[in-house]
Amino acid sequence: MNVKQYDAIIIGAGFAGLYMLHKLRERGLSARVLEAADGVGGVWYWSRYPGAKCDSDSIYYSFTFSEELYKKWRWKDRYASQPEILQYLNFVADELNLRPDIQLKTRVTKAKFQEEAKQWEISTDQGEIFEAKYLISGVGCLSTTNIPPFEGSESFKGEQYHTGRWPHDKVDFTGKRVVVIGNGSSGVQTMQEVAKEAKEMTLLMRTPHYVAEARNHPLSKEEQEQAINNYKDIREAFFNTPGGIRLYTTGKSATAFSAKEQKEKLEHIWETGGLSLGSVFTDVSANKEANFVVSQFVRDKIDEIVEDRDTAQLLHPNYYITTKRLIIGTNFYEIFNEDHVHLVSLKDNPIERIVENGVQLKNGTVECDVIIYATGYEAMTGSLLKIDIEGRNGKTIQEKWEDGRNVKTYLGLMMESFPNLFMITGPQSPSVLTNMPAAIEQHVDWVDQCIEYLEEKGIQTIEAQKESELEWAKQCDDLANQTLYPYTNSWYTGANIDGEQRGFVIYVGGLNNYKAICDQVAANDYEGCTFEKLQSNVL
Ligand code: NA7
Repeated sequence: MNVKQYDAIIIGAGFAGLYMLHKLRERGLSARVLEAADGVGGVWYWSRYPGAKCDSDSIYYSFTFSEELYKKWRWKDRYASQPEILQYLNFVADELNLRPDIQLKTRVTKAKFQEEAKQWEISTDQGEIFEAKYLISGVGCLSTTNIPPFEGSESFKGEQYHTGRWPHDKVDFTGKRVVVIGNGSSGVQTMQEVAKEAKEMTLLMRTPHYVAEARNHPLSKEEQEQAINNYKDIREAFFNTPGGIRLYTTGKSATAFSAKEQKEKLEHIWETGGLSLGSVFTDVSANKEANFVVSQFVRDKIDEIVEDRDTAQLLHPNYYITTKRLIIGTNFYEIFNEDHVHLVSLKDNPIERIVENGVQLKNGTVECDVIIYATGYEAMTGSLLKIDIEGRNGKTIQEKWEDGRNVKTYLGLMMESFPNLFMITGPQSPSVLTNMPAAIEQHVDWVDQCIEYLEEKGIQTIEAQKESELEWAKQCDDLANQTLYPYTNSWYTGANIDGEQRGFVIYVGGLNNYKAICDQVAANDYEGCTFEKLQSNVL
């Protein structure tokens, strides 16, 4: 078989894959991106559900590594919609002339480390074999969809869609009865649009979530120009703030304010919109009292907005706010005042099965013509675990991570037994707690510099040490244990799939602190790693 040889194979053509390719090519290495979809974009290629938007301000949802590139693009809205983000990523691919090195419609199925040659052998669903010194995963944190195994879904006579795998053509809901399962970001955004068309819309809700007001709006020419002129400040925010984005904060604990002042601050955020409910006070995610101030504010808002008392009560979230990703929506709670929008809590009335005319719950069937699964993703680890990755001595990633129950990485970037395999925004990095392009740029830059180091020194492999992984996992857990995150079952812990709590898979210490740690590791000649030169010359 014709084996294709590259310095690096990159999996995925989203933000991570595109930037990684650009960096490696600049370094003069041969690299190829393998992407399953028939276009670039990663999660933004697939998530085409109605109303799909990012929840970072779009002026921060861009690459900042090139001032020229940043300044060439103008975002239309405060929160960019999926089509606009997809357009942006296509613009990036063209501007940087990346397409010749991106191979679409090609899914990586297997990657095996070859001990002798000290390189990766990568197989695809197209029957091709690639060999490369470096294997870099840009598969993203949220790309393998979670469709809960409801019995009977094949018997349903109507239409069924998952928000993360939406058809390319518009789905028309006019005159239809639609059931939505799931009310995370995707469900909330979808419902706001579907409610405008559907004859009836019913949300089947397992857990009520906090939905802050987005206040999305078209950006004026002045706002666009202001973003361009603020380029340096935006880039600065990428790496010097916890979330890689400037959010509103008082810089003080909630306890520094009277109840009246707290309310004023929160009202200000509600009116100006966005994710700042989580950052307004410094201790929202760490202190139960501060957290209650903010969570009760949202519950009071729900009571103000939703007219039916029982519905308002059902919509009250009761976990610590921010311990699941805060959602932003546009008049989301208001839609429950419309006669054709219904809410069913699954708490005491769970889904039993899908039947031919709808969804059968414990207490009866909700009849419908369309079911929308807004049930999220096998977050953080799912996409890597789907690939058959085999490291040293036949050890698979599934074995190493015990099928996701015990994730072990060093900095979320590398793993013992998997030499020269780098993960961009992998588990145990700050990833989804940040503005993703910021986390991606930081990771790609770090990997690129690491590769420069290896190439300059003639090193064949780099590999995390077991002890460094243990220390890193402990650091992630210790930090998480100082916060309220572990109190909540969420996809931050993998508990959304089977309810089973796993290790905490996100570094919660902030992108700024994380970057400082990664930079220190590099400055100390990649401490915590082992190296090999060819002929097994261990350094
Ligand atoms: P999320 O945030 O994981 O939300 C998934 C939703 O689906 C959530 O409401 C879940 O309820 C619900 N769900 C999942 N499984 C079931 C079953 N079996 N029965 C009923 N309901 C279920 O995914 P999203 O796609 O909305 O958002 C992911 C990220 O993408 C988001 O943070 C943005 O960054 C973009 P639960 O809360 O688990 O009880």
